[in-house]
Amino acid sequence: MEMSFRWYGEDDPVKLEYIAQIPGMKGIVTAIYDVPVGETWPMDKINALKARIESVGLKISVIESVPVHEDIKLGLPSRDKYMENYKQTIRNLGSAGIPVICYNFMPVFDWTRSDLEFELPDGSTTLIYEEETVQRMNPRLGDLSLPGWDTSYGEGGLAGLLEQYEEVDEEKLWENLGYFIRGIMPAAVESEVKMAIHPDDPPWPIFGLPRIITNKENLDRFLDLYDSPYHGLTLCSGSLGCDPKNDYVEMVNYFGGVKNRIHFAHLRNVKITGEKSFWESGHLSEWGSLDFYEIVKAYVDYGFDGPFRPDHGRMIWGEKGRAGYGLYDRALGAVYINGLTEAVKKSSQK
Ligand code: DNO
Repeated sequence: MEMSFRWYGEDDPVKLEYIAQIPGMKGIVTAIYDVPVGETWPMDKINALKARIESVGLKISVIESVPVHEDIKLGLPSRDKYMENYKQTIRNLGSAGIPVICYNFMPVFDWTRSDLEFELPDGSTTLIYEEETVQRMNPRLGDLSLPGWDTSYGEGGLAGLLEQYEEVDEEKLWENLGYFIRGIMPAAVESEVKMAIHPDDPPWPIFGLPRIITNKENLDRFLDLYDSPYHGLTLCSGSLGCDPKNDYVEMVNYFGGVKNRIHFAHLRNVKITGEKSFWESGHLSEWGSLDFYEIVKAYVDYGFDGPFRPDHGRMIWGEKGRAGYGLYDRALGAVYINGLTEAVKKSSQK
């Protein structure tokens, strides 16, 4: 398992130099943030980013994300042009030696929470999702905006975009996803870049928009869209794990051990607090609904050698920063996973 850490570039309050000091750190997960969605990422920006990361002794483990233009998800005629650009971005990243690209296919909104600063009893704050609150939110009124969302909604603005999605149900979204995958995968294969789709977060429809990358059956259906080892998954424990019907450990065994299609892992814990409701609890098993020992064991046992990152942390010790992406709690997650990994490896050698 290759330990990596998400870094949002020079504007990130977490310094790259500090990330390099975390025990066991090998790589960085990042992106180019100033190229508009749908345009090709230029070589000079890719090379500059790579050189900056190598200057602290790390490498780029994964690009997360190359965002998919809404016209592709909507299946509009203009999608072909955006897909050509996407393919060229894959080729450019491949020629710079980037091994993995993470992306998602969630209509309009990326990961969604009802509160980004929910205070836990110990005074730390965390991200939570409560279905009741989300039901009352109306994104059309500008009720919420989350870091990481692409808010360049195009000509008709958000309301116009949501209206366009009225024509897109789950099956239509599958069709559009299939068209995208069949279009881009040859470029990924030829560039030797592994494509790793991120599950929908949370894994159920929100604001009346369809979500399809949500459970084992659908992940399997997704893999069937294209027959290549480069076509794979970002297996995110927090996204899949907030639906109690999803057995994350079983998914690691199946999508990793049996199918060998896990190209990237996101590891965080969630505490399920009710129907479609959860807190991001910090990584420790006893704090959440997921058993981190069993998760790490499943990865180690099947010999996962790809990148993973300790995902989202709480805000602790007075830190201020990007919701979910402070330094301290994610670094605690990193050392916890280091400890579990060493223990699992050594006990299985006996
Ligand atoms: C949230 C992240 C997501 C993820 C994208 C991948 O913290 O896990 O924003 O990066 O969905 O495309």
